[in-house]
Amino acid sequence: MSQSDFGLIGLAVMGQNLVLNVESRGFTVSVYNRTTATTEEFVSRHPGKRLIGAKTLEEFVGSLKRPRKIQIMVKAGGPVDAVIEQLIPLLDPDDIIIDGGNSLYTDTERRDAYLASKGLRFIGAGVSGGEEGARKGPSIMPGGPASTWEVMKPIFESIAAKVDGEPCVIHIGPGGAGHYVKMIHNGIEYGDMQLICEAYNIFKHAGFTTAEMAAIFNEWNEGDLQSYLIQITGKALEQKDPQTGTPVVELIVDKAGQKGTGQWTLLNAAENAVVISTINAAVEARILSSQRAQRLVASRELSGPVPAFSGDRAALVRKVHDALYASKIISYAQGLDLIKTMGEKKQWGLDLGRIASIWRGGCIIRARFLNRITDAYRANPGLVNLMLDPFFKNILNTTQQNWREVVAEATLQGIPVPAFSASLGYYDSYRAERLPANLLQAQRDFFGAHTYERLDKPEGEMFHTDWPEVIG
Ligand code: NBP
Repeated sequence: MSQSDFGLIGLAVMGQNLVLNVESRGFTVSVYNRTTATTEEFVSRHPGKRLIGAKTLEEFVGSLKRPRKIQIMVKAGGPVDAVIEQLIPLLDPDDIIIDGGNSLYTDTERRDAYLASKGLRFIGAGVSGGEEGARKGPSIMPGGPASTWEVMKPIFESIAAKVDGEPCVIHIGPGGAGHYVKMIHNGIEYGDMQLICEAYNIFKHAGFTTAEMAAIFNEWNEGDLQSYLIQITGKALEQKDPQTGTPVVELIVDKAGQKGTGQWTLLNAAENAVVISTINAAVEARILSSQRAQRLVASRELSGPVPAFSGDRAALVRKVHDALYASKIISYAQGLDLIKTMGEKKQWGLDLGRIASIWRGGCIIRARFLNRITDAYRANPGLVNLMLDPFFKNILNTTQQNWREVVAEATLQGIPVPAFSASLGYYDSYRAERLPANLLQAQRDFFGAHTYERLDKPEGEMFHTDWPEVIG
């Protein structure tokens, strides 16, 4: 008998928590997992809940009310295609498949067209917030036809996180727009995490204890930098290993993992000629960290200053705070620039202010300052770059002296600050009336006759110089 409002395939950590979330809002949910034992174990662990565990896909599909609403939460890539292929012969026209995994947006575009050709409806939805978000309320970024979104809206709005009574979900745009925005969200997350790690590294080299650093992050979480990532940083630094009493963070090997969304963001930025140097630095910092064996050799072979700090500790905390705040603004300015550029290219009709507003809750980058981003785009929907909004312009003005001092001091002391300095380099390049690209154009014209424009002639008029011949 068809009785479920919603079906979910893929009962790993995200799937299980999303099912419990949907069920808790009063919906009956059918579940299916490739490995049947997982389904049985999950359903038996939650007696009394409105759950229907299916052993086969036929049974699963048959248990759903029409039009069927089926969310796939399996590993991104081939498994999503495999599940879709198995579902197609079992579904009826207008049934809806939702891919809630971290799929590459181009895969989503391909699946959208393919399923439309089969008479089925498809939503590619980015879901952020990890395990806890999935259970208590994630930020959801759905892409697909507006009419399909309208069908899914009641369920999505009921399970999403709420901030000021507003659900952290909007219809992002058609096709792959939702998964695209989720990808950039993850890139921004990489940037935020790296910037926090650079602040921690400076404090560590300045001789702060782990407990002192925890206190700094806890305090920062009460101010402008309030965010989930700052909050968990404070908590992580407080955690002691029960066996040794050592802070757990200091026992963790300094090799960062990554699943790919940061690298996808970089590739997309390069394709669209958008500068995302802070996110770029964050991805590369993870790569360099993972080359630990090489670093251990190089730490003995390559020389540099030995960091030593003897200044005012409270002043250092204020300076690093400002460097982090300013760099974070740059990171968001770059990420939003990429979303804007791509949205215009694909004619997705993206609303940057509303996108920032659904990141205020549920997701990993949730932060107080996202309210300010929403305000900035509400005040000026055509804002060219976030840095030019009056509020952010003022923050960059007031923080930049400290920001410069942190980058300079860290550089002099040999402490790597790739994301702080990439952010500052972007700021200074973006605001430069004249860059040295005049010389670069001369070089290009010298070796390749690529021609150049002149300041004293109309734009678009091209010139070439007969440069002297160089021998050897
Ligand atoms: P995983 O990404 O670890 O995937 C495991 C699930 O995929 C299991 O249910 C597994 O079934 C199923 N599966 C695989 Br693998 N291959 C399959 C196939 N060929 N056919 C059918 N099912 C298959 O799970 P997750 O960590 O819950 O993440 C789910 C999605 O959500 C991913 O796209 C992930 O990137 C995304 N996401 C995860 C997080 C997070 O914090 N974990 C956050 C946000 C988004 P089995 O039990 O039979 O092996």
